[in-house]
Amino acid sequence: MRAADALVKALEAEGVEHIFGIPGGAIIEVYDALYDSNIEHILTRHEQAAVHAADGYARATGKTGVAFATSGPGATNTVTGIATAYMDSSPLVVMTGQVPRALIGNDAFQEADITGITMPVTKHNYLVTDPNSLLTTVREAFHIASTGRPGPVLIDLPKDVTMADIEFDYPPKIDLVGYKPKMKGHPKQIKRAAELIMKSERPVILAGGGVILSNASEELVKLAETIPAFVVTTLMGKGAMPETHPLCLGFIGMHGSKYANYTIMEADLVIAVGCRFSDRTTGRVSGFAPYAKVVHIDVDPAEIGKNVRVDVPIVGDAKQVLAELVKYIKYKQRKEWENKVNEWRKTYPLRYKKDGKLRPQYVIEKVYELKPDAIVTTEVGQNQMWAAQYFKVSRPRQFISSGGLGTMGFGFPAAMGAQVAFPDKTVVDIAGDGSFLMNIQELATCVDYRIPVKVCILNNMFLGMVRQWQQLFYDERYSATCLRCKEMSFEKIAEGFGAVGITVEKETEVEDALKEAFEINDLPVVIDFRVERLENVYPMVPAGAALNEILDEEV
Ligand SMILES: Cc1ncc(C[n+]2csc(CCOP(=O)(O)OP(=O)(O)O)c2C)c(N)n1
Repeated sequence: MRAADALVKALEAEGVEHIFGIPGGAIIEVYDALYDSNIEHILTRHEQAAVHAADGYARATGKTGVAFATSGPGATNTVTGIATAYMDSSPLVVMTGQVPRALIGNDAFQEADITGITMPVTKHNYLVTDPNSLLTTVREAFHIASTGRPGPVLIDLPKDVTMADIEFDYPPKIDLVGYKPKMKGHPKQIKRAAELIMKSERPVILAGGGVILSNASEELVKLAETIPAFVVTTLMGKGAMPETHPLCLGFIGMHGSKYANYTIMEADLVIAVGCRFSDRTTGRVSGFAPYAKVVHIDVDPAEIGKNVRVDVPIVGDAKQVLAELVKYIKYKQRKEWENKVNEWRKTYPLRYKKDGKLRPQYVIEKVYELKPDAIVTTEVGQNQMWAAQYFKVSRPRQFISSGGLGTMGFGFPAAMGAQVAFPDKTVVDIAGDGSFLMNIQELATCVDYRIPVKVCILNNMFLGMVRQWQQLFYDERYSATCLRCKEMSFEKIAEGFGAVGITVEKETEVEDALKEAFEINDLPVVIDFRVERLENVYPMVPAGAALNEILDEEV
């Protein structure tokens, strides 16, 4: 059969139900094959958005997301999406068309060396040069993307390969020499960790996105309750434990709460699970948790000791290791520590000015109040940090954000992907005006496919987060951060696309606008919240400072 048809059959065999992408000459055979398939293809308006949508789909479901693009510019447009997924360990398979094999290297029309370009931002990538290896390649790609530490895998498909004639013989099992993720933690190391836990007086668990990826939330809660230990998370770990749980303190780092940051800084033991100690999380590394011994559990051995000195390394899958570790733990009360943390919690709550002006934090609090169960995606900047601070996540995969690469323009297409996966859930993109403009064309996709994503723009008419830095550290020299677009109407733009647009100028209008938006389930809705322009995100740990050197605002 035609290789393109075999490829689509292989995708069906992998259980793929949705693909996001844009066709072109080099991948037209595959699209032709897709015509006869039950797989739903969602035609996005930009390839970057296709990859973010597949990524949002993957993060919301735990399944591998799939995106298609043609060769050359189609392929290069995927790079930001792929790098975003790579930094956040999201399982993706991206397929790109390529010029026929005979033309590769000739600067042919729409030729780009996409395997070369994406080498540093893919977990693995392939250029299929032999039609007979196509199906094995697909099988491997799905296996690699979703196992161990997940990540994006790219398959580049020369046009003549997709046109070739092959047998459909899909390999049921895969055995890759040199790729055997270590899932079981070493028993001796697990026992050593347990001993440290039993000895510690101020243990803190730091949960990262790896907990969510390995479906280890239940095990995490059980361990925290058994020790008992307070849990702080990274941005990516939001949702690893319900943020309403009395032991959960929310996220730490540059814009984490004071109480969460103080707690990890005073710990005598940090049990880090599935986190990579990013600089946004640790603050100045040399000043991070100075009194603590560190246990680090991670499926990727390359993460251990990379940024932070580790006393007990455990390479393995979080779910397995936590389940094992808890067996060696006995409950031990640590009253003094518990009181101290709870005191911090009372003394330093997250707060903002409440003077009746329209503040971004208020908008997010209202979204949370009305739809605590919504899937929330974010763009990047102040909007992202306020969303992380004020939306209390209750389950894994509920909060979706570009943590590692910090990609403006991620949130909206990611929301689209999550909404495709869960058509009956409310999906809200918390956006900045700058970020939303970066993939605004996807309104067309959402209208076309009746994807009812709600976009809440916290519109400060600034590249807000950069402006905040300029205010605090560059003497208010607002170089290239003012988006002078008072006359611009997101409401009208939304309507121009066929979506619903709403403008909100006052605090008193917020609730009604949100209620109106949440009623609409057959069209995307854009709410333009014209918030206080100079609002800043606090608390804030300046770059290069330790986590307890915190700037705060008088409220
Ligand atoms: C693609 C991309 N370009 C530039 C940046 C640098 N950057 C980080 S935050 C930010 C401002 C974001 O502005 P906006 O989307 O309006 O959100 P706000 O901070 O105002 O909430 C910029 C430009 C980025 N993260 N991503």
